[in-house]
Amino acid sequence: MEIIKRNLFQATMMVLLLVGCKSKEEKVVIADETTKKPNIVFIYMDDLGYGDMSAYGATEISTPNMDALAQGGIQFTNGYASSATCTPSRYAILTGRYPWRNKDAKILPGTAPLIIDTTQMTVPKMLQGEGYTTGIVGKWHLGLGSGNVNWNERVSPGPNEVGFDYSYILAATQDRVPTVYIADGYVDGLDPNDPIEVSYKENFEGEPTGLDNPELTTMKWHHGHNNSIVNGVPRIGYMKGGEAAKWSDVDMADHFLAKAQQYVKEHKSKPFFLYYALQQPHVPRTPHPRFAGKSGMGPRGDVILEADWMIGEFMKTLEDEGILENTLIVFSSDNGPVVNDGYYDDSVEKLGNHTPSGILRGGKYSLFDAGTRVPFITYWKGTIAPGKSDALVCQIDLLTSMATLVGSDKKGEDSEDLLEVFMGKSKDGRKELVLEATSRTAFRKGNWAMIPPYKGPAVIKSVNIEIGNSKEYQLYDLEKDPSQKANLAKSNPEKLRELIADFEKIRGNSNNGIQDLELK
Ligand code: NG6
Ligand code: CA
Repeated sequence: MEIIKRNLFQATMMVLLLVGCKSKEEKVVIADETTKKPNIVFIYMDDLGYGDMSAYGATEISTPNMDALAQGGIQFTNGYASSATCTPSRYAILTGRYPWRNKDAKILPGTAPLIIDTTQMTVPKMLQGEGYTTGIVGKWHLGLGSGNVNWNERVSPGPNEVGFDYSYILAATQDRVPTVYIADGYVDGLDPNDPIEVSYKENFEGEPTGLDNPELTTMKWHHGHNNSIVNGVPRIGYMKGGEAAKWSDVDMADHFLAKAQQYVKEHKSKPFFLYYALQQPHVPRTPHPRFAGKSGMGPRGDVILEADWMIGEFMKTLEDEGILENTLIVFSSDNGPVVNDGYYDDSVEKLGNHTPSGILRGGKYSLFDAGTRVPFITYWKGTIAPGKSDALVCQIDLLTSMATLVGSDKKGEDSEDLLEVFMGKSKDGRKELVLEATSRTAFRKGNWAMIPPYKGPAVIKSVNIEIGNSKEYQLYDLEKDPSQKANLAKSNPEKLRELIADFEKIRGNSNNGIQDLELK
């Protein structure tokens, strides 16, 4: 069976090769008959902004290992997450489906049920169908179980039920309970005599909280984040028990790296898919002591350096195991940057001249471009010829594109086949894209961005980010005005009408209002 599949794959690659030889400019050969089915790795950052890497213009911080991917692969300058927050983007990258089609694809509490239907096609499921072995290491945040999870038994359905043969995850976010790792559905290191209880409604009797016991915290909360205290860090949600299973925040990055490396070593003999979802630079930023203070920019900068180092080590593992040239890496981030996301951690005070959003306007939670336009790189040593691409691409396109790569006919509902673009052989990206931020949507077509009118504050004060709300339509020409300074809605009504019409064709003309984020 494996041989048949491999032959099929090689045949597909030959077709691609022949298609690729059509024109003279297209010299890059994306595969030849000796190519084996490649391993595929998604390296997914949490809240890394468009301006957070030196390759994307950062001058105050140096990210040599991420930059090596950018310089050795295709660096996209119009690469998008589907959303300006985590859960919807993660839903979209795995399902190839716009997250606003699923009303539950919103920032989830740690007790939320799984929001991916177990019959839904996903990237790992599609790859399993092609003989791949599949794994996830890192942040999940797509819900677990089907309501009222008992954390002391196998927690299911979860990643293993939507396509991952192996899962080693943190359930939601680093700032949300339960603060434990979950291995294939089981809380790692749980002592059955010390069961875990989790609630997002009320505290458990006698348990300290960030609100009532600030003397027990080593990191102070700024907004939200004042429930249970774990390792001195006040979190979102209440948790009791499970002492032995609680993670060590400062060791989390090393812990996930070790799991990712182990996965590679154990699966290198067969084509594998690994979704390595790092937790940085999301809050709480808890760099390992060997990175603490190293950026001079406070913990946010320090954890970016830490993540960069992790990526370098991970790449070394691929090389040492002899599979670097047979592995396609897709590097990106789930949403744009935020500096203060709920803790006093010096990141604002020490930011200096660093601009996490780069030249873009807004940040996490925003319909302005910095909410969703993120670092986006495809890297495949020896196969992808390095270059920059301004093609419009979205993480949502990975499902169908990866399917084409491996010879599967599976497609995601909103996922375009941009394999040639991801391979650097074409710059013919998407024509249009619906973007989402906290249940609002906006539209990009060509170089134009349109944001419909929305009620609510223009700026979320707690995080100090302009989120794109305005009583009026907004229209920006991103080619001339990437910082979205000049609203051309009034001066170019024809373009505005065109974008509204195209947007509404996809989106309908309703929106669900703004998600209650406790953001004011
Ligand atoms: C918000 C949190 C924020 C972060 C975010 C999720 C508050 C006040 N803010 O609700 O700190 O956790 O959710 O981030 O609680 S994401 O990257 O996973 O989408
Ligand atoms: Ca995120």
